[in-house]
Amino acid sequence: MTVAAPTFDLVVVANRLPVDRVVDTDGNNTWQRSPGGLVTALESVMRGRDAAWVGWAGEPGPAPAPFREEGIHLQPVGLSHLEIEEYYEGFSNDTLWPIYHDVIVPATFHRAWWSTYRVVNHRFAQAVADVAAPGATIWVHDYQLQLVPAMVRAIRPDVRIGWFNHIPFPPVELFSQLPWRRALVEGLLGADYLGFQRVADAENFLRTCRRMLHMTTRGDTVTFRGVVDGSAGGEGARETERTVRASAIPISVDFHGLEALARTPEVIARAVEIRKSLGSPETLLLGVDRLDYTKGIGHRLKAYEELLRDKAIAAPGTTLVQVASPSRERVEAYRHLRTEVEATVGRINGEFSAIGEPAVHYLHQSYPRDEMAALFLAADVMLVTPLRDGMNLVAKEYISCRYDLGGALVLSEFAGAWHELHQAYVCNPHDIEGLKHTIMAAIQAPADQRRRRMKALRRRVSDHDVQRWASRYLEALALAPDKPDRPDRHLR
Ligand code: GDG
Repeated sequence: MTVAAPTFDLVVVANRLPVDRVVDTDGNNTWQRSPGGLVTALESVMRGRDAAWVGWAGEPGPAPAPFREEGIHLQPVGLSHLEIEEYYEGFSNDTLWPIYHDVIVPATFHRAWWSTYRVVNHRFAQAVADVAAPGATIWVHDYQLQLVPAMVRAIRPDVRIGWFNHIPFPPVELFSQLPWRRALVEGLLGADYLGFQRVADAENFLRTCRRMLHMTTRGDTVTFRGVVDGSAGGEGARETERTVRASAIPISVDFHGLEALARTPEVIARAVEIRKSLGSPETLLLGVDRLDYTKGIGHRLKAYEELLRDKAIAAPGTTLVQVASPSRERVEAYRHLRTEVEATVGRINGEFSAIGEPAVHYLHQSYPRDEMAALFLAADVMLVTPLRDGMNLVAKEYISCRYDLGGALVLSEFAGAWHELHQAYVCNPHDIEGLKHTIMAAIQAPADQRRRRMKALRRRVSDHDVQRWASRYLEALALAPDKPDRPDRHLR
């Protein structure tokens, strides 16, 4: 007798499962929840529901057997070495990522990568279809899985499908460079609802539908008529007319969880200790980023170096801690970036440090959550200077940890977060003179001004935290496209 596989009313699908494999002290393999923000975000809507998460377990090879972790059914998808190279490192991170981030580095196009992207997307779609209960809600995440909505719909027309883009959606002029642009848009249009970080991202998507695919858009919806190529192999093509909603629904952080963490005596003590071990600087500047060329780390270091050269600031009275967590190290552009950043840090320290008093503390490492909270609490000025960023959670995490109303946030206008956080010290990272000016303004601002700004920033993040984001998303998905409404104008 065969036992039917379990099915679920809510299925989340993301490139990665929310767990990492760890080997315990007895040498046994176990799974540990990964620290990512998405897990925290979705926990609130998944807990207590009949929910499954489909994703890659993070290691090459066949998919491990499905298992349960903290009440959620985890359904692993296997990826071979070659698929990791072509679907993930290649097409996702070396083709789509640069195009979706203003081509800060050139994008690489390989037809073989695209073909693997389709095959892998289809595998994810099949895994979703296998675990979805009749009429289930499917929530697809991010740029790695843009074909999944149409592929799931082709197999399971009974389900409701949403997709959320964690990164920007590019202007049509850039998107058009992609040889596979039509297939990508058609893949997305298999969804009922497409969520974006900013109004401008949703508008870019709708404009692409209009200009490139000659579709009709009305408000925040697009009506799509034609043949959907529903599967990786092209089979399952069929006539369709559907209306899809695309709007802004900016992601956030677990404000109250982070605040509670920052208030623990251990984190407070660690923040004091960090400052002490840095020689008790008057001003501690902090940067925390994945080591990614979109984050503007080079521009930030250039501004800092010039401020030191101009003698506007001097180490060790002012010092910079830059955490650059290792990222995508097999992609050439990332290796190149690392070399460049490390050469710059070496040059700044060579010129402006004294023995035992480096001007830049560069940390190419990952840290536990409580250490990050202590760093946030210790820093006088947080530097968030991306050249392009979907949202930037670090900015919102910093604000959440500053229950003391201390600190100041320097924030790039090219981060999605800026559209909600207007009380930050805004900068254009390309304008080095302007960036220097903004950093100095944040350093020198009177305490009451900084407090006032921090209070307003905290109000915004507290009212729009990640739990609210997740439940709003699912509400929008449940209503779309029957009740299209106007985009949230104030998020412009
Ligand atoms: C994408 C979009 C969008 C970093 N180093 C450590 C560590 N982190 C954590 C941060 C933060 C997360 O990683 C990074 O999130 P960001 O939002 O800053 O950037 P991306 O990784 O590029 O994320 C972005 C996001 O998706 C969500 O939609 O905001 O625009 O690009 O949470 O704290 N965490 C720990 N140790 C580290 O060393 N524990």
